[in-house]
Amino acid sequence: MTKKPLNDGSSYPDLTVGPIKHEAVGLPGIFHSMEPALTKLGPARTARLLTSINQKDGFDCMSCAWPDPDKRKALEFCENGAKAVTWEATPVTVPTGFWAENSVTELLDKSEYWLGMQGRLVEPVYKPAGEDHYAPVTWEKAFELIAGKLNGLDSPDRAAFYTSGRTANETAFIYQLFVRAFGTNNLPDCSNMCHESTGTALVETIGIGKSTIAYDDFEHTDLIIIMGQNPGTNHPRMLTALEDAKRSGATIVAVNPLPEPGLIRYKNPQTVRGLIGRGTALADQFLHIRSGGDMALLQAVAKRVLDAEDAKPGTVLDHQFLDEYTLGLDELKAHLAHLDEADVLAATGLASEEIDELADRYIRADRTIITWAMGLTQQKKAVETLRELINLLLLRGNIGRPGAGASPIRGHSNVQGDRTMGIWEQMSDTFLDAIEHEFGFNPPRKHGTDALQTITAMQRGEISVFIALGGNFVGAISDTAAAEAAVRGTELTVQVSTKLNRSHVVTGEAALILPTLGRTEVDLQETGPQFVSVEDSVCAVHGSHGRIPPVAPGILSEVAIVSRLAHATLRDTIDIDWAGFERDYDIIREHISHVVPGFENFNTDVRRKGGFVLPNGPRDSRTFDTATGKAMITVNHLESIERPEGRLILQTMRAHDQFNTTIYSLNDRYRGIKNGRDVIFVNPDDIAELGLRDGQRVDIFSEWKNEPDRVLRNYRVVAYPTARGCAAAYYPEANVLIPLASAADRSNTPVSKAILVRLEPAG
Ligand SMILES: Nc1nc2c(c(=O)[nH]1)N[C@H]1C(S)=C(S)[C@@H](COP(=O)(O)OP(=O)(O)OC[C@H]3O[C@@H](n4cnc5c(=O)[nH]c(N)nc54)[C@H](O)[C@@H]3O)O[C@H]1N2
Ligand SMILES: Nc1nc2c(c(=O)[nH]1)N[C@H]1C(S)=C(S)[C@@H](COP(=O)(O)OP(=O)(O)OC[C@H]3O[C@@H](n4cnc5c(=O)[nH]c(N)nc54)[C@H](O)[C@@H]3O)O[C@H]1N2
Ligand SMILES: [Mo]
Repeated sequence: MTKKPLNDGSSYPDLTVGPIKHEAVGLPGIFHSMEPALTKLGPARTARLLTSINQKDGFDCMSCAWPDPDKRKALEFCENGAKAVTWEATPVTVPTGFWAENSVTELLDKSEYWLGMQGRLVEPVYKPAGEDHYAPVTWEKAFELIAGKLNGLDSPDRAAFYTSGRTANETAFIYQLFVRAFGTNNLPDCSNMCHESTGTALVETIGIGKSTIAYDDFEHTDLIIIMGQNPGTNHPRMLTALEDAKRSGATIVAVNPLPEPGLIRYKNPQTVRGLIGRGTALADQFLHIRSGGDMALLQAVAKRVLDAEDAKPGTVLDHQFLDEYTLGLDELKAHLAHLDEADVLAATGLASEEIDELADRYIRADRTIITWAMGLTQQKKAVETLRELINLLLLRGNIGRPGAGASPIRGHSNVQGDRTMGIWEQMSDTFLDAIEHEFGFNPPRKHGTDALQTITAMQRGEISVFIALGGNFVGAISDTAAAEAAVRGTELTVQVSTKLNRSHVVTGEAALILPTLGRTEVDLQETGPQFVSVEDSVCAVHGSHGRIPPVAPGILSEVAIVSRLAHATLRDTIDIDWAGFERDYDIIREHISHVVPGFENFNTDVRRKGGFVLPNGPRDSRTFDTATGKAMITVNHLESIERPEGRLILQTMRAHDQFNTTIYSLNDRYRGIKNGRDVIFVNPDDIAELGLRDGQRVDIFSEWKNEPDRVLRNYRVVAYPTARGCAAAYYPEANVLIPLASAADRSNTPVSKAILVRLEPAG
């Protein structure tokens, strides 16, 4: 195996670049999904695992937040779900001797791939200040150490508590409860780097930061527009829904700087036709847009819709809906009257006819769904772009009726549920009042730090203890060098994790790793086996029951870890029965049912097969919980990305064989990449214009204001049909190039999809 240190600039010796695939999944997909399981787990454990994924009595697959259909297939998972599940369920464990053999300094040279391959973490370990090794420690001692540190801080705001989106509802709820009882709202989470822009835009326009569709809506729609999303890799089960939608007559439009295989053609591994045939052609129209051009595209389509209405009054807009439920139409009309088509074409790189065609499809479709993911949210103008997306839907009443709606496709399997449970640095007073009422203490009201603010607060020396419930914070956040230096400046870092990653080796002065059970595993407590719950992209909540025995004895569940940490820290200062939470998760659900709207009968509802769907004003009754009580049509100033001569706009994205910072293999099958990740995809015309050649090695310099350039060295140029001027490289390696200050307006999400770069031949 190649051991590639993160960002060390050395190349993968075995890297090969082959042809691009023009279709997703099919026969190779199912084989690829079975192979890791079969080789590592043995057939019995594999069968148990794979037949429980996403079943009504099984566990929720942690690979994405794609919803489950009401009628489950025998195998309700995808290739990448199988990878995620087998990655966690591996019987390989990190041996006790590992810690004495490997110093933290030595581990800094290992890649994310290597770290993850060491197996499951099985015992708590502690690295005291001044030492270069972790060593095993008892759970009691671990909690005592953390509690001592937290209680010694001069203000609770000197600690930050990160959450990654795999955390289940029950854990998330007691975690935020602990953090607020301790006295801070410093609850940064992965959502700050992910769909935060969606939340910001949707809450102010439609009153809820969530999808307005249900799973069935895909069957009843006429048009699906997929923007800034690569479902073939990141939400493979969505392809089945798209295929079904097509079969019911829907049209699909994809908007992306890359012609992603899953967007173009799909072979469903669950059907015989999919296994042997050519599969289904998915996209009816592909818009090869320039990075960040989406706002201009959405405005241009909206303008065409308004013009069509002017030409034939009463036939295009949904006047009844607009009059009754929205505000702001006249302002939008006045604003778009001045939209300059030349600006639109420059920003999008598209031809007017292509935009006409999309507008025409939109006007002809009675019901439209727009889905989106990171291509829209991780942009400087993400919030404005999403406000435009909502404008377009509102014009034709495409919210709150069957087959229509706004559909952000979530990332982590429970990232949406974590927010519902209060993991947010700026929860509303209504939520905080409910906490106060239920638990009898007054939670802090001052907003806490989000992910980027946590790093900058560390830089200023204002945060000295960092605790993470899952995830890989330094691996996931921007500006790796700056982030790592910031974390190193803290006094204590604590990671609750299943497997090793970069965040375990870039530590504060002292550090702890607390191993935890994964979602696949049986969680046995005093009152019997426990289950947890999650909320998917379409607001459906259901139970997740671990089905395989824990990988080793002595690993605590996340609920147990949070309960014990809370008790060790708070003792009896607040009257909360933390130990009761660990004994019986129903007690946690009972509290949630008193605090979080929609969960009133949580313990009963979650036991129903298939779970329950949370209330959603826009979807259920066209109720918009905004400041005005109406859905807000907004005016947004068009701004597109300036690209100075000789520069490219670089996006950072996922390969097919990774889950965020977890690298399953060094391949990106659909894009033709094997045995390596140090590639930059560039349009052949740009390669020529820059005086480079395909296959050449280059250094990538990112330019940001007056700051010194950030650099990623010795990357191989791969000629690829990305939009002109738009390059692509893999996250997390390319995070070194993203300046900390480069964040989306208002949502403060790192601009991971638009980095201004210059390429120079490698020295
Ligand atoms: N197997 C697997 N599944 C996953 C994950 C994983 O890493 N692996 N991660 C999970 C998580 S946390 C998330 S958030 C989701 C991420 O799911 P995606 O958002 O699909 O992930 P990315 O790889 O970031 O892909 C972004 C897509 O947006 C396109 N894009 C980039 N810039 C622009 C732009 O300016 N305009 C438009 N229209 N498109 C653009 C890119 O070409 C790419 O197709 O997936 C989740 N599911
Ligand atoms: N440049 C760039 N940066 C990005 C992005 C991008 O597209 N480009 N995407 C952003 C997005 S969308 C996201 S969501 C973030 C992701 O940021 P994070 O959520 O912080 O990162 P992950 O890589 O998903 O975390 C993986 C780690 O979680 C731990 N883990 C896995 N399962 C469990 C479990 O069940 N319990 C616990 N306690 N731990 C577990 C393992 O130790 C594993 O190493 O990254 C963001 N960063
Ligand atoms: Mo995400």
